[in-house]
Amino acid sequence: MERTLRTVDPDVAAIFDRELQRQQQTLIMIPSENYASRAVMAATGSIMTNKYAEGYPSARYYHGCEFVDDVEQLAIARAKTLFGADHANVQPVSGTQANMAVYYGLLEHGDTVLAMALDQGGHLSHGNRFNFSGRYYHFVGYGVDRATEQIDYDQVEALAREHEPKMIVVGASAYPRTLDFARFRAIADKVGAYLVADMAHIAGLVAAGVHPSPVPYADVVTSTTHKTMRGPRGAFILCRQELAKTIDKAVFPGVQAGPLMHVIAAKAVMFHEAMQPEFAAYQQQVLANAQALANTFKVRGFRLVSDGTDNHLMLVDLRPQGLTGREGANLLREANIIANFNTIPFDPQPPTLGSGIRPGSPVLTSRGMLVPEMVQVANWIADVLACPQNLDLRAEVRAKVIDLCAKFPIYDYMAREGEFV
Ligand code: DSN
Repeated sequence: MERTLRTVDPDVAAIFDRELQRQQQTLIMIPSENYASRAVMAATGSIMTNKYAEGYPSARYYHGCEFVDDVEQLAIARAKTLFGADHANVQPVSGTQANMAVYYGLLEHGDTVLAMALDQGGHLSHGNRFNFSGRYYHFVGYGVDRATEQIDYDQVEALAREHEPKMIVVGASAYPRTLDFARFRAIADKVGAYLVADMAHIAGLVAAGVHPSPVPYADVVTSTTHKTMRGPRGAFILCRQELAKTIDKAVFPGVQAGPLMHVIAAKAVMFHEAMQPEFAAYQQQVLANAQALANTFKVRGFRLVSDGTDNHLMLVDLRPQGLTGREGANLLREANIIANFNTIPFDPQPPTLGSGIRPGSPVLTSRGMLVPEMVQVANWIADVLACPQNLDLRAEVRAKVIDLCAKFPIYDYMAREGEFV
């Protein structure tokens, strides 16, 4: 009998079947997820998983690395070309690990860093007190203006002058507006700080030229690979040539040992895909679809943080509806719409509840959905959230969602042929 996953381990295969069905039959609105291509998944599940390769191409601590060297060099070259960067490190296994390496390389224990506070839209690894970053470095948080709900650049500058940070981090997990990297550079220069851009959420938009690039402004840029980049789960770092050795040493041996060569191979595939014209067209559609979602929410009377979006996500404040974010996301889940609850700036609720949801367009756009589908989906969301008591309505929407999903199949040929397992 052929030794496939299904024959070797039917229990795991059956779980995969259920996950494929979940991904097929739900509308995934989480802005940090996506569908990786079959080529990316093939690389992730490849023979490259078998090789230990501590070190860097041509400077490894193991023999037998000639072909993993080739694939890592290809990934590095493509990353540099795609983003116009001097240097790329493609080994970080996650965005947080990439940030950890940058802090480890450029800071001393206790140094001051200015970054967007988590409760204003930042990320856990930007100094949250429960994260290593908040424990080992002295992070000062900046945020958004109460009225505009957009980054208060004057506050950033005032905080920089007051605290004289060694590093300023620009980047967010829940910020729907364009980031002004030039302004951050100017502020960093005034206080002699490194500027680090974490573009994890927007990297695909940056690669396609539909969001300004941080590369000309930042000393170091970190990113994940699985959000708008649509690659495998992982991360990479870009930096100026003069910091290349410091960053490489900080990744290995600083904070990581053996790199995941199969994931690095998949990152090479992802960078290649991101250089194709279809990728730019996809990112343009991500933006158009986000606009359509946001506009429909507004027509239906929802309040959006900062009154809209410039990128792939938006924050919908559910306080006027009398719901917490968690309650809203729970109602939507019953209708097969998967959204994540999120705090909004100055949120009275703790992060475990949040006052908002954070819908995004990347996943639905990867399915081929366009503006008319976004208008439909936003209207379904509005209907469900307007009637929390109406179980029947949620069942009706759920049936319509499953219908819509059937018209935009994911990995359909694989599902037919059982290729996943
Ligand atoms: N969990 C990611 C997000 O959803 O934005 C950030 O790490």
